[in-house]
Amino acid sequence: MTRCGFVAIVGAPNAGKSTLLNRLTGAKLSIVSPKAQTTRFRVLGIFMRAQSQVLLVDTPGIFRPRRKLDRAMVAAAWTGTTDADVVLLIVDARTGLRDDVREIAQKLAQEKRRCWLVLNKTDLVPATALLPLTAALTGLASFERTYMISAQTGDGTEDLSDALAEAMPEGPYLYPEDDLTDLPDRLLAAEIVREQIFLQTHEEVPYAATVETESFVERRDGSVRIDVTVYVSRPGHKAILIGDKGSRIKSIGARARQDLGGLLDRPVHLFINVKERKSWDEEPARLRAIGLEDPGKGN
Ligand SMILES: Nc1nc2c(ncn2[C@@H]2O[C@H](COP(=O)(O)OP(=O)(O)OP(=O)(O)O)[C@@H](O)[C@H]2O)c(=O)[nH]1
Ligand SMILES: [Mg+2]
Repeated sequence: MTRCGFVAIVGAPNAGKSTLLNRLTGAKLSIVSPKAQTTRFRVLGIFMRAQSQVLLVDTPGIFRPRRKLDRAMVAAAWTGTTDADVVLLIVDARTGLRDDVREIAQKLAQEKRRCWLVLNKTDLVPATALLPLTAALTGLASFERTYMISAQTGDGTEDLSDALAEAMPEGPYLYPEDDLTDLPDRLLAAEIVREQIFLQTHEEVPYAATVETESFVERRDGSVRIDVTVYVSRPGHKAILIGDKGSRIKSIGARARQDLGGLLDRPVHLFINVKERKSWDEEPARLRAIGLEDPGKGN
C-alpha cells in the first residue's frame, strides 16, 4: 500500500522554509536569500521515501502585509495550509519567539491544524537555548511532534523526512515517481534571476522588482534561449540594477545563467531586459504572472 499526502511549510519570513524544502527534496526548487520575504508564491517539492510520496508546499513567510503584492503573498501562504495533511511550523531558533511567530502559532491552533513544530538553525544557537524555546512555543498550540534541525547542514532532517513519509495517508501517488516539482521551467528561470537580484542588490531594490520570462526557446543544438524582463517600480532602481557600465546586470545574468544551466542540464543563453513600470506590485496581471491571485482591495 502506498502513501501520499501534502505537507505545508509555514513560518515567519527568513525562518528557513525554502532551505528546508530544498534539503528534503535534494534539489534546488525554491530560491533562498538572507533577506526576508524572498519566496512570493507556493512552491511544490516532491520526495519519495519508503512507499510514500510526500508533497511539500513551501509558502511565503507570513507577516503583516501592506502592498497588494504582500497581501497576495500572505494569502498564498495560508491557502497552502488548507489541504495539508501536516503543517510544519518552522521557527528560527536564533530569533526565537517573536510576535510574528506567536501570531502564526495562535492562528494554526485556532484552525485546529495537525501541526508539527520544527526549530531550525540549531547550528547557530547553543543546545541549552532550545528547550526553553520549545516550552514557550508548545504553550501556544498543541504540536503533535517537535523536531530540532539545521536545514542548512542537514542535521536532524533525515528523522523529519522519515516521520513525514510515515505520517502520510494511504493512497496512490499523485505525481510520477521521478517528478520533483510542478514548477514550469519558465517560472523557474524567472525565479533564478530574482534570486540573484535578492543576493546582489540591497534595501528596497529586490522588493520593488519582479521577473517574468518572455520567451523560452529550445534550440536545435540542445541549448535554450531565455528572455526575461525585470520590472522595477521605482525611478532610479533601473539604474541601480544595471549598474556602472552594465556591471551589476552582467553579474546577475552570469550567475543566473550558470545556475540555470545546471538546473536545466543544458547550455543557457540568458537575456535580461530591465523596464520601469510604476505600481507593477498593484497590477493583477503582474501578480498572475508569478502565480498569485489578486487579493482584492484591502487595508
Ligand atoms: N545557519 C543557518 N542558516 C540557515 C538555516 N536555514 C536557512 N538558513 C539561512 O537563512 C536565510 C533564509 O533562508 P530561506 O530558506 O530563504 O528562508 P525562508 O523561510 O524561505 O524565507 P522567506 O521566503 O523570505 O519567507 C538564508 O540565508 C539561509 O541560508 C540553517 O539551518 N542554519
Ligand atoms: Mg522562502
